[in-house]
Amino acid sequence: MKVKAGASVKEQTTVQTGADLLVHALIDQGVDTLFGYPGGAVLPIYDAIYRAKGSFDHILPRHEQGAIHAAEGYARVSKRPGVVIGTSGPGATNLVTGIADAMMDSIPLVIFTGQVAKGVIGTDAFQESDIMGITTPITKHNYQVQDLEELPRVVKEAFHIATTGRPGPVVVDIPKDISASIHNKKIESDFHLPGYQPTIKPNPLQINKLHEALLEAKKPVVLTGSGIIHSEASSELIEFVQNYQLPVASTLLGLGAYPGSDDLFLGMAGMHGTYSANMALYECDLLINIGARFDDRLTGNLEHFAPHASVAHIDIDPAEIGKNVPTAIPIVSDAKAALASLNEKKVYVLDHQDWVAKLEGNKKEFPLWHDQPEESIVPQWLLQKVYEYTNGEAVVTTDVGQHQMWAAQYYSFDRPNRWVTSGGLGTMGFGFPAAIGAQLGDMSSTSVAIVGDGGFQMTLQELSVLQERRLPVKVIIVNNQALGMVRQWQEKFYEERYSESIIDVQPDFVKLAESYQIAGYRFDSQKEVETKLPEILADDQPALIDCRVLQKENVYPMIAPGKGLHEMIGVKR
Ligand SMILES: Cc1ncc(C[n+]2csc(CCOP(=O)(O)OP(=O)(O)O)c2C)c(N)n1
Ligand SMILES: [Mg+2]
Repeated sequence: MKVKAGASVKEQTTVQTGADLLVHALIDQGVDTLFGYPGGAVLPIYDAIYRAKGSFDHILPRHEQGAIHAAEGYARVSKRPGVVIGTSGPGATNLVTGIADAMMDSIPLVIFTGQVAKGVIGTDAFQESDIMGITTPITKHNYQVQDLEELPRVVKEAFHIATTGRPGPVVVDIPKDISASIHNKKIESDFHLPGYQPTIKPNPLQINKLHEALLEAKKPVVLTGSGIIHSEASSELIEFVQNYQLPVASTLLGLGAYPGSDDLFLGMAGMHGTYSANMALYECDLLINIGARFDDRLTGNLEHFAPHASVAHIDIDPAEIGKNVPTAIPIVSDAKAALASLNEKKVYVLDHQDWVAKLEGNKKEFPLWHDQPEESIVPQWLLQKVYEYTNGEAVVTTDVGQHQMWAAQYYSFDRPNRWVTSGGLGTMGFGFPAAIGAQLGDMSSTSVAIVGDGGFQMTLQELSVLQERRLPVKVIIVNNQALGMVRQWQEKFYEERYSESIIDVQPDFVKLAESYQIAGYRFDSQKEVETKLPEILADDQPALIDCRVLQKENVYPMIAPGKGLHEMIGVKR
């Protein structure tokens, strides 16, 4: 349903059902885009959406997983919560992967699921599933509405909880009898959540401690996580880093928080991080983690993680501090508020010039590298070209696998909210629908989905949305005819036993695109990339590009499982 803004719900509404109450509540929240799929238990909600024509845009994916990843992409780019609707039973369970994904990466989503009528809950009614039980461990909070009168308050609370503190997904399960019931009185929506009061401002004593530690440090380093992006703290971060001339390493999800092209930026750290970023974390004496959660793909073997450092950790979620890494200076705070407090302190010149010079030297001496045969498309080179042709300005989304790591390594982000990837859960099939949502979240930029030939086949049905909406999303399949990351691990750690990781039977992706009335291209050579890709990327129409790349390429550097940050393989001078 494509609708124009403007018409008022009140004018069009004759019956007032629980579903109308929900729709009013969404309008009150300023929701402009819904990602959803109808079904029996949400028919009253879809009827209310029909009555509210003109109030929001409803995107109909072709699978609920597409809806929720699109909502994630929308939320990451627009900074507004993604709103999802699914029916009970299979509709709700199809959302589960996306809910878990959003939970791991702290993406604010509000997900409305239909439920069977209250009177039959627990009877194995048609399309009944216990979505409360299923989503309890993968949501920030979940509700099952028990009474019509609760609905407006619950919706308000759900948006509040999803978007404040550490963001995350909130599920609101609505039994069909509640959304269908008629009401005619004014219902209160005020809420009071005394048990939920996230700590936003840092303790000034802890800020003093960090400031003092900084002045004594000889080898300080800043680790930037996505908490900086969520709290929109990039300008405070840049001021802090520049004041003290601090080297910066980033997590996968933190890319873009600090400008990737700045000299002080060492690159992504972790399993496929740069030599200079990883060695900075290994050798530092003060590690300032801002909004990262010390995930195992970042730290490698904890025994060798920052072994000489005193650790300061700024995080809005107290549960993250000290969870994986002993922390000398815990600071529970919003990243923006903590950085603003630090920036109020007197700035001193640190005694760390040798350290900064060494790290910048590492960056030059041990850069990312790849082979460059004459004709064939090398995936790393392809990503560099995509960066070049888009001037580093595209919104880049990815699937999970080798192409994701190459995108993280070779597409440099100078601003936040341009990089949308599935970090914590590592969800194949995320990249393409996320690009659709990201495009809708920022129509002024082009979204480029960098996807694997494996992952794309998990959610390619969403080509229908591109067909319908003509969104200028570009899908670049980094086609190595393999589950490349699996193949790489089998090559390195399973003596080249390629068990079920080579995909030599594939659809004709060009014809597939064309069957959705989308321009399809297949590139086999560097020349084709160079002559055709710039134009395709600049066009305002959707396109799918099947890039045949070398199958045997691996992602380097790499920290093998169980190894420490200093034990990278595939480092070259
Ligand atoms: C839903 C899901 N299933 C399985 C995996 C395990 N896995 C991680 S990477 C990968 C290979 C991905 O292949 P492809 O999409 O072609 O990307 P490539 O690594 O080749 O770039 C697999 C199977 C996963 N991350 N997600
Ligand atoms: Mg592949």
